[in-house]
Amino acid sequence: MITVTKPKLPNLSDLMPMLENIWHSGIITNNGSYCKEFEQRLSEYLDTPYVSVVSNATNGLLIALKALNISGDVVTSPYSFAATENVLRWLNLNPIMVDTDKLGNIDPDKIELAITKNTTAILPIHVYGRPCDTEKIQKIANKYNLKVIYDAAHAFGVKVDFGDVSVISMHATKVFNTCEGGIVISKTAEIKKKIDLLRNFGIVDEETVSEYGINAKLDEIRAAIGILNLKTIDSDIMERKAIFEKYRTGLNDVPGIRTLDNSYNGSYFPIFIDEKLYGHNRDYLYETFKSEGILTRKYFYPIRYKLEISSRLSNTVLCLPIYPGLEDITIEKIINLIISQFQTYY
Ligand code: T4K
Repeated sequence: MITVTKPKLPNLSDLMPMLENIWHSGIITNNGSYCKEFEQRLSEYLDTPYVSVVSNATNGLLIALKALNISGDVVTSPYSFAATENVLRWLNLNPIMVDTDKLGNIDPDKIELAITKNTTAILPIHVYGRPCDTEKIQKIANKYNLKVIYDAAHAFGVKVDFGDVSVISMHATKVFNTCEGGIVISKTAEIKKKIDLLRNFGIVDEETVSEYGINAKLDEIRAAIGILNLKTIDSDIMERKAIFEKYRTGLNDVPGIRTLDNSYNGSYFPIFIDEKLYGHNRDYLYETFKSEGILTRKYFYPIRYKLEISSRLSNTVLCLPIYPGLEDITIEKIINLIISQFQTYY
């Protein structure tokens, strides 16, 4: 069975001594030494000073919105994983949905029209690791005095402006993983301080709880996995980008198949299928792959809001397998299958 992704795991022989250290120290969570080291290394790798690791990106988004005191309306877009809207709902915030551009990111030209007197923030998503137009978004935020929180779940390693806060996912299915995990990047030391308090119940010391925080901590074992995975991340991303290019070259001339024009961090390889030109729809191709033992994914389908462009993307998208170690023979089989289905129709 070929799946849409496969988690990168470090060599067990490298992990074992770190696990032994954790076992001997007895400190397995609550901001232990691997967690601190991991944050430091991420800060260097991502070239940004205020980094906090958390249990997952969903919790990261929750505490980011809390840390920035977001209330009322939040402008965002519907083409995303359920987590993006869910965090707003959990905090009783009101999502104002704006349609996307033709590859799934919020259309910055539609944001201003959606702003109300209750709007306090914009929550854009770097879909498939493709950066939003951060410059335009920041200009709008400045004009209306709004905070910008990026759902950067897919965007590990992508050079981009981080807004007030950016939240990256380190879930097993992501470019860079710690099994479960998230990274919160804060614009200032003050925001980071609040994020760090909120991820640990708001506890300042043994006798002081200053915020209504939650538990969003990353444990030592996952921090150790992160430290090791960070050592190979550059070559992992290179390998993903190479796979991306093989797909793109192979599918370039297939009528009705549209791809991204840049691999960014190689996190996903979505194709958008124009049924009229290709001859079959997305679900047909999904089932055809499945019958061949290839499990593609419809990221992002379904979506709850019926806006024109994002709905069209959602109904036509299929993400193909992409991960380090995916063999050429499999890539060729996937490409040939897409081509042959076109030929069977015409
Ligand atoms: N914002 C956005 C834009 C997001 O895409 C996400 C998460 C979030 C926020 C929230 O981030 P986290 O809170 O999760 O850190 C997956 C992931 O669970 C989810 O993290 C991700 N987005 C979403 C796009 O994809 P599923 O339901 O598709 O996962 P699942 O378990 O079906 O896995 C897909 C394939 O990956 C499987 O067929 C096999 C392979 N796999 C998966 C896992 C978990 C493995 O080989 N090993 C594994 O351990 O949601």
